[in-house]
Amino acid sequence: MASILKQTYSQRAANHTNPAAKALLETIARKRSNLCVSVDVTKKADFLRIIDVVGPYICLVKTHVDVIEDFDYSLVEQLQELSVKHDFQIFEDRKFADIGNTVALQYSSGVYKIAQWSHITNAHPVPGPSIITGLSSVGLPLGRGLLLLAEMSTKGSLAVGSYTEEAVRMARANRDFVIGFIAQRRMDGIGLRDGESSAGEDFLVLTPGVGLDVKGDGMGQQYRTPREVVLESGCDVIIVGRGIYGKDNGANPDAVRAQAERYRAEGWKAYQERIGSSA
Ligand code: 5BU
Repeated sequence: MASILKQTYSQRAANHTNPAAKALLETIARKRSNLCVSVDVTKKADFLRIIDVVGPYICLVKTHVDVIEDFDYSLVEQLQELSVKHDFQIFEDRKFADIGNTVALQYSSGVYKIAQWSHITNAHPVPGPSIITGLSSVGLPLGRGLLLLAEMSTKGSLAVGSYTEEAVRMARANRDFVIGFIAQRRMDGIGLRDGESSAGEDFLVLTPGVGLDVKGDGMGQQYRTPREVVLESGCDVIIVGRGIYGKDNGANPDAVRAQAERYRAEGWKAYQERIGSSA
């Protein structure tokens, strides 16, 4: 069996049993896109317009649903309609970080009912394994998947060293629900104890902090190119926000479309180079 880095997304899809991981890998392969767009705008109309424009070029939409000022539940229904129309998965970047009981409530209930519509969500490992127990009690029966924040893209991040290693260990102990990481590189071999092996393990790595034109945002964000992320660091999905919808909340659909096409092409080229095939 070729190393994960050399396998195609569809070969890898066959090895996953978690429905969210499998669906994401299949979508990537079908659409020839490892691009996730992060739509961090505060108005429903902007949010939906951007997603309708970038829809054909992406595998995944990442949301911060709590920043939308005019939110009502019809937004979720419209997002779901767009996900069917354009064939993409949904990832609410909630970054849960509390005790198991609280995160289970935050995931299932409240205004947003995230587990009802988000195929993938994420959590900080800081509370320890009980955060996975809490979230999986809600998400696993619904076929959802969880990403652990093993690293962050920001300058001075504390998610390094033994913290990252413990995050990977927590994931290994919960492979039915934890489908991968938010990280800046592949986590294979990280945090292995004596006698352990990561052979056969295939965690997805989704990576924010991706930009082609600037290196940062003046607020701690650090950008790398799709090539650095996918080819040099072995990550699976590039997450791009402002690089695609710009400074004007995506007011110009042609400009947004052009950027989405550009990032899709760059991400896919880096993947093809990594696997050594143009298939
Ligand atoms: P940007 O506009 O491409 O900088 O947006 C990046 C998005 O990814 C934004 O929604 C962040 O909340 C998110 N993000 C990040 O930038 N870095 C991280 O380490 C994590 C999330 Br985790």
